[in-house]
Amino acid sequence: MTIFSKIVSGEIPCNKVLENEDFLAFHDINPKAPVHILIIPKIEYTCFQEVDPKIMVGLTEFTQKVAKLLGLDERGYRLITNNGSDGGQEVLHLHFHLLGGAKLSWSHL
Ligand code: IU
Repeated sequence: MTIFSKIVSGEIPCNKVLENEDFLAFHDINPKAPVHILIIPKIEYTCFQEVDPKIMVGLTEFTQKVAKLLGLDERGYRLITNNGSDGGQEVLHLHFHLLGGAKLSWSHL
């Protein structure tokens, strides 16, 4: 079980932004931008390469909702998923980084 599954189950606390039956959004503990949210499916897919594409519709709608809730929808934001070792993925539970609140450069990667 990954640390993110423990966050989903409530075993480990998080600074939650939004939740529904299938997805959870919470603040990254080590933010790389003024706003840095992690968006995860509650089901533990290892990475983007392993995800069931069918959940991506719901994940897209959920992500758009999170961006709007945080007032990022008009100014813009960056959405990233690190996939596997070369991608720099550290937590092996699919997550999307939603970054915003400033004009981002590539150095924010
Ligand atoms: P990565 O894409 O797997 O490298 O990103 C993992 C992110 O999870 C990283 O930005 C961490 O700061 C973040 N994180 C967290 O928010 N809470 C945790 O308990 C752990 C990692 I472990």
